[in-house]
Amino acid sequence: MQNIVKRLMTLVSVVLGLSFILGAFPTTVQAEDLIVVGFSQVGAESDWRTANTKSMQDTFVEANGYRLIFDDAQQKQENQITAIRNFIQQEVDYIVLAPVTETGWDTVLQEAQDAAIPVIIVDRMIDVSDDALFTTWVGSDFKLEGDKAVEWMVETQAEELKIVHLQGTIGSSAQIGRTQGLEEGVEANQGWEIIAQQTGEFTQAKGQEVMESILKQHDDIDVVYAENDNMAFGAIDAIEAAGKTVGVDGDIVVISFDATRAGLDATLAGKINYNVECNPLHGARVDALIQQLEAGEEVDKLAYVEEVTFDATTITQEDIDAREY
Ligand code: GYE
Repeated sequence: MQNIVKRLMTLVSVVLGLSFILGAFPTTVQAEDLIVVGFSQVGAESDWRTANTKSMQDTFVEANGYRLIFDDAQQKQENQITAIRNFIQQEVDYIVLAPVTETGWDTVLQEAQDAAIPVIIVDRMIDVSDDALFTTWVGSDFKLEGDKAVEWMVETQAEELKIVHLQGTIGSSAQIGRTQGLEEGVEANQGWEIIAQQTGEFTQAKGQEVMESILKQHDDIDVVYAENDNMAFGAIDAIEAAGKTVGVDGDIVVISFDATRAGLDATLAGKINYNVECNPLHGARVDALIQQLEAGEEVDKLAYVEEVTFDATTITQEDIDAREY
């Protein structure tokens, strides 16, 4: 009896073993051909970020020859550092990093370099002691975005302006560039004054909360300069709840960045006066860079994305419909 049981068990394990080998073999061969990308994403703080995540997830799929390991850091640098260490341990082929802030990357990127894993930075920039710690960067010129908004204010607004400045995540390139643009504008224009300057961390909830408290202290606001669409939405809600109006013909002019679909809808509706595009579709761009690197080609160290602007007085529904995100 015992013998039969033993034999049966051996048979079962042989069958199981065989089916495992047969089943695993083809996928193993395939998996080896895939380029493994570890992507450390900032978080899910805004519509821009959602569009960016989608662009990356749509691109790095098996059908395009990739396996994506995606990590959402919930706006915390320490989570990004942990994610990168995990990617190194898993021996990914490429590390793609959308950094929450510019500084603090030297140590972990040195670890990636020691493991000979190329690092591609997307969206925001990093500030490292040695630029050899990353292979290439693709993203926006955030200072230029700020300059565009300032130029529009000079051309369309009064010479005396009381400005509320809602900043993004402090220390992120998007905040640094857009803030620098505005601050230079204020220096150059005698009649402009920033009467409140606070971070809304790029989220709608924080944007609203911050705006509510600013409205309690100031009743002479001319312009809200919100460093992204979601904070602009929050600010608009707060302003309207306080019984004031926004946008074209409103009490308070709203300037925003990103020009996401919802942002452009609000621009067409005349609630956001001016929206500066920040393009999140980095998936195809990073894919192209990886293909160049795979082919042994040189890639540019920095690649800036071209971006446009939208004015509430000229934007059309066709402009919105023609957009990819
Ligand atoms: O403007 C904002 C997002 O880094 C460009 O991050 C990105 C910014 C974008 O949360 O909406």
